[in-house]
Amino acid sequence: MAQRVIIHIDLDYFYAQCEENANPSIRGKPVVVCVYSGRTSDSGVVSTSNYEARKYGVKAGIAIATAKRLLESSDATFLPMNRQLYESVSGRIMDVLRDHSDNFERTGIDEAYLDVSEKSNGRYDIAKLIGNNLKEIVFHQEHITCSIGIAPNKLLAKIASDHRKPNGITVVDSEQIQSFLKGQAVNRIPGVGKKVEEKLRTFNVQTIDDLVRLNPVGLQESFGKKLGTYLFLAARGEDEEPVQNRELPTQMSRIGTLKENTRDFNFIQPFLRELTQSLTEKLQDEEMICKSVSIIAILNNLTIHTRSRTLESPTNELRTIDECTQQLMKEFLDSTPETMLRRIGIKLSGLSKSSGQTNIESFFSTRFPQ
Ligand code: TTP
Ligand code: CA
Repeated sequence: MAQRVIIHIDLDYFYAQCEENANPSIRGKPVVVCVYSGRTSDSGVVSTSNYEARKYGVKAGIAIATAKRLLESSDATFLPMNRQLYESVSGRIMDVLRDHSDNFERTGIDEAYLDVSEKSNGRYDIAKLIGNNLKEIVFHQEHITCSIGIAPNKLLAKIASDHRKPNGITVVDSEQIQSFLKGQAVNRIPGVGKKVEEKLRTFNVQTIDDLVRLNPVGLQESFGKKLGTYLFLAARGEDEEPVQNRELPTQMSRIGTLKENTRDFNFIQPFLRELTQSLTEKLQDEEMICKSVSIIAILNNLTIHTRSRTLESPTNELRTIDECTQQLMKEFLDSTPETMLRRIGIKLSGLSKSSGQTNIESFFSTRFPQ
């Protein structure tokens, strides 16, 4: 079989770069995109920052107050997240990337895998031209830079896209795998976070070549069968996972039958709450957020009615969704005095992925479901 050619694309400092484009006067200075918790004017965490801010040590996950301290002497801009903006830029870029691949898999708001084995005829020199062409198109159309990795599988392509950031392109063909991995830290392997890294350190493993020295049985004993096998293969740059065209769902719903026909809200409420809870858990498991919430009422004459509401901002928070379904149900009952309900349901729509961070975790958990 001809060797596969996989491209991984990761958009650079994505939210902050979108903000720079929306307001070019902030470009060239530190930009910090914040998730304000609302408690005090500074409470919350940094979602991401541009590379100017990173020079001061400001990065995703640190407290906004800390970022302000680090950037005290600079003319930094602090902005709240504008998810709608990032979603629309991302959507347009993903459409371009999808168009230029044999097979396409979006794995986050700012990252995707493209299988270009056929398009490149299995040739890495052609794949590099495709990669550079994609960079040009994305920049020309959206003014967004990205980093690209090209390799025989998804694992290596992802490690490669992270190799030269920002605005880099790294090609690793099958002959270059060993030399590429040599000396790289184990945490370059997707899914190797702090915990695994610390545990590996107890075995004197810090780099990927150190990891190659561990035997598969010992790895499985220490990390469990799945993770142990993954680490063993990853250290050798092996990965067979196909690039999957899995379009994300845009809505999800759940319907149940009431114990008896009723229009008594006190009777309906706990059942509605249960439905809301289980569907919200599913939404959270998929690491998605929803824009709109609907209730569905199926009456004793089997007619179906829905009531919907668009949330102020997309969420997967149980409290917000629960309040919304309760409210919609009350309004429905108030506006239809004669009806008796037989079945009720809820629908969450306008779904999107919750963040780049969680997608890396989901990438990992799809390999190692708990
Ligand atoms: P990343 O790709 O991890 O980061 P980035 O695009 O900002 O920077 P880089 O140039 O290093 O790729 O995440 C993509 C987006 O996801 C990011 O712009 C903001 C969001 N995000 C969060 O909201 N919280 C987080 O903790 C992380 C890591 C990302
Ligand atoms: Ca990114």
